[in-house]
Amino acid sequence: MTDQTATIGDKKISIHPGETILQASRRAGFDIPTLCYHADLSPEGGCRVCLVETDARGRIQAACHTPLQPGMEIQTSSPRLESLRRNILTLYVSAHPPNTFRPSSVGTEIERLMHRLGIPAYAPGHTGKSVPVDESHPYLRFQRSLCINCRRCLHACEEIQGQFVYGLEGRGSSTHLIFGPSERFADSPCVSCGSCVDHCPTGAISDIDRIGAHAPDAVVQSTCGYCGVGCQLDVEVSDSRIARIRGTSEAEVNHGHLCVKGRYAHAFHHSGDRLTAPLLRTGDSWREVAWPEAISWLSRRLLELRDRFGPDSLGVFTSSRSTNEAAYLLQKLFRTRIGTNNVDCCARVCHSSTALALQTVTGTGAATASYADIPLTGVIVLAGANATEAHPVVGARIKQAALSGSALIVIDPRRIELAEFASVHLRPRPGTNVPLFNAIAKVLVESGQIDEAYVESRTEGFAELSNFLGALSLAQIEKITGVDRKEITAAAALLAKNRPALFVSGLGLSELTQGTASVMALCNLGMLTGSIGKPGAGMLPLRGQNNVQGNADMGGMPNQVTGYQSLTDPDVRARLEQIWGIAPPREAGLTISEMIDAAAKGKIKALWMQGEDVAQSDPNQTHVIEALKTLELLVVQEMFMSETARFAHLVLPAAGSLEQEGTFTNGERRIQLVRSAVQAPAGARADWEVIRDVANAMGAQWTHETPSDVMDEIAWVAPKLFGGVSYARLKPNGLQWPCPTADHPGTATVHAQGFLRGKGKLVALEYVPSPEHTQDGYPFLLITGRALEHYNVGTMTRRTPNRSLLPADFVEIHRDDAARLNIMDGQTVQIQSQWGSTRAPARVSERVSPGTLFLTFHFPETHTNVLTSPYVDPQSKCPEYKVTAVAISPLPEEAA
Ligand SMILES: Nc1nc2c(c(=O)[nH]1)N[C@H]1C(S)=C(S)[C@@H](COP(=O)(O)OP(=O)(O)OC[C@H]3O[C@@H](n4cnc5c(=O)[nH]c(N)nc54)[C@H](O)[C@@H]3O)O[C@H]1N2
Ligand SMILES: Nc1nc2c(c(=O)[nH]1)N[C@H]1C(S)=C(S)[C@@H](COP(=O)(O)OP(=O)(O)OC[C@H]3O[C@@H](n4cnc5c(=O)[nH]c(N)nc54)[C@H](O)[C@@H]3O)O[C@H]1N2
Ligand SMILES: [Mo]
Repeated sequence: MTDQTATIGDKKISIHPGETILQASRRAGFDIPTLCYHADLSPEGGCRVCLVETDARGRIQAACHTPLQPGMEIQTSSPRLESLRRNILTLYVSAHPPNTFRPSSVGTEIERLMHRLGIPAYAPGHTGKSVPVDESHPYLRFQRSLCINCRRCLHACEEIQGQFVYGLEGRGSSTHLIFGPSERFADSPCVSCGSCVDHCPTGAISDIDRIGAHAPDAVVQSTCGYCGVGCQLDVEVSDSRIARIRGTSEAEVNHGHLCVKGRYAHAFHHSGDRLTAPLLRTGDSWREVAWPEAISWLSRRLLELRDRFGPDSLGVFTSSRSTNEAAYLLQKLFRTRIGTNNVDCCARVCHSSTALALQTVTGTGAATASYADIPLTGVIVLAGANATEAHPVVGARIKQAALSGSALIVIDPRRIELAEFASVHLRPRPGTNVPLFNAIAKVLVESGQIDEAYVESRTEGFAELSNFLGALSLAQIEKITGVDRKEITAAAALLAKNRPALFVSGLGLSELTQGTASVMALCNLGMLTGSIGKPGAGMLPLRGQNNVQGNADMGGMPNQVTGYQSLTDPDVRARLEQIWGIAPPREAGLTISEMIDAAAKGKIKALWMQGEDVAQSDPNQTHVIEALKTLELLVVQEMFMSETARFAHLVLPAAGSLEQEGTFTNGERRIQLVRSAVQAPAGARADWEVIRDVANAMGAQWTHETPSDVMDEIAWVAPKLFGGVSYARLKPNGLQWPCPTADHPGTATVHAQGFLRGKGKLVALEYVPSPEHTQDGYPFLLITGRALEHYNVGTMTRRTPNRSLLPADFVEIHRDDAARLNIMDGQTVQIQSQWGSTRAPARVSERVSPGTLFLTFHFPETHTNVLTSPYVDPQSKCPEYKVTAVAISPLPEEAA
């Protein structure tokens, strides 16, 4: 056998296949200087600073892109190499005006390199003229005078975000960086992820919010408070304010990557209109009260209403924006101090269908896979999820998987960004997932392309399903869904060829009257292809809010307590009695929409709403507002005077996510620490603490002093899922539940050893059209959903410079429809459903199909939800935000 070693300096090193000289040298402890190289990115090999000698004769090669070969004799440092490196760096530095870069041990990367190699600041002979700085973008600044054309920004943009913003133009000394065809940064296709900033070695591309800032006073690691991806943040704090946020590079979730919201949209924390004192309303006037008064008033009022009208006339919406500890304590307060199961959370209006379907089919209502499965899979099915806008860090990873050869099947009525990277894009009419997925299943079964061994050993219900599929007509499904059968067959063939598959799903499945059925039909595909319970495969719904997974886990649901435990199981009840002192009622309580309906009928008298702006976000808004007005008591825990807070009797000012301690649980069941980086404005308090105080004022004796104490109780209450979870174990990457014991490592892939319910359940699912599919006089189907720059009701993002990136809601309309109706791009249009009407500026494109529209819901002025119907999925009670029959017409300019 040939010798599989090389020498580096005085060390003999084994060869690792594919390793470069640079990587091997660093492994062996030799620090070769680099400039254009970055460990996250593919080597550029352009700057030559990393030159090394590779044989006894002193042959010179660039370490960053030369593989280490057996027998090489590497010298990483010698007088000759040092001199070469100094000359090269001097050339770079002297291409810029004197003092552009100054050697420094704490400066930018190029300045640190100058310091290390002994290059002076003044490099004579320069003839360049100064170039204006591009500050057109609200978050990113480009200083051409600092750019050394190292192309790291270009690699970061392509290889991390997949956005391809940058290019190099010109030759030789006139080579310069460009933003595609755009003159200014602000006009480029940049999505503001900030990766280029993190990888730029000179500060040519930098964060605007760092202008003039000195080194931060502290850097605190926490979890992002926006979506359910759960990115880890390094929050830089200066003068008690958030100075800058960067992604934590060691984090398993995001590997240092962030999106425009997580990285940049933090200014709302310091907004001048934060709530800073509890507010009591009498009639139209608000009075600030001190906390002790607010707490005793509220506890008295809750007990009074409970005694007068009975426990079930009260209800609570626990917040998916707040911590696990807050959600847990609030449901406990209602279940024990009031004695009602009228507890629900916005998971209801979001992924309740997904959770119910997964629970029915597999035994647990959560993702079976992890984000780490994305690069491992052969085929991704992205169904009803616009990942690059709603979960950008995951979306970017899906894009990278597609760019590096995974098959990608996109199922979305709209041509979302990821559709451009797909092998097949199926565009069903909104609300027709069930027949479409059935058709794919039919083709798989009838062409013998299923994973028979898996279906046989791990599932039940196959015979009924295949009989049912046998009777379906593809011609009819083509008609219902609008999808050509050739495309259906192509999708089935791709799945079969590349299985097991990763199924990434979103609200385009969940928020429909057939939401639960849509997700179950997708699970059928998951099982027929043998995908659930395997690494690199399975079901990965992209959960919405930062803690929507956790909120449901904590018991923010009317039919189950903490850890999805049954309200009637004697063992559970005995444990609750022991820990809580009292077990909750056995009967399930009401869901969000049921509580709203009951309020409108006068049956619910009091609601506590924690961080949920139902007056803007719940469907059929007119009805919701009427219901809120009838309440004897509405308590709102909020950072801002939201649309809902205006109707409250008591508003309790809340701390934001970077101002409190606790945990969030992301969409892959990962419980991660939330750390307070800055103090909440005086008067605003962390939700969990306020709930504890109210409970104690109502006669409880809750002794939790920290959120960590609360987590210890959660572990005790729900040992199967959380028994092994404690704060001490949550660093650095959290724990994925189930984690039953203190020595359990957590679970990345659920159902690997068989389904939690025993066998996976295959289900025959009939198509039931939405009532909105057949509304005369409303010829368009309206989809509502999200845009990258804003977050849900926009309370937070509207108070940041994201507002200049996207100043208003918009309605997307197909070019042909727009032409037919004389609607111009940007023109304000009237949109009318049988439930209400509103207006918004039109965005004319081919992203939507003819006959469909898409409208965002991020601005209260638009009140998008006056349009949406009261229809819900009969099983999950999830509203149908994704299908509303509407008419649309242009408004004359003077009316707009
Ligand atoms: N930027 C941003 N990110 C967010 C949020 C935000 O407001 N802004 N909100 C967070 C929350 S709470 C959530 S729940 C997630 C939601 O994340 P997503 O589920 O990705 O978001 P949506 O835009 O609501 O809908 C996803 C897609 O469903 C498609 N769709 C509509 N009807 C159908 C259908 O019948 N079938 C299929 N297959 N597709 C359909 C729509 O065209 C849309 O592209 O995002 C989270 N992240
Ligand atoms: N038309 C239409 N409507 C929709 C949807 C749709 O697709 N189309 N999607 C639905 C979905 S999926 C969801 S999840 C809902 C979301 O609807 P909401 O839950 O109402 O909206 P959010 O913007 O997520 O957050 C609500 C409030 O939480 C507050 N908040 C943030 N952090 C904290 C905290 O730590 N403590 C407290 N007390 N408050 C805090 C914010 O200030 C904000 O006002 O909207 C639903 N509505
Ligand atoms: Mo959501």
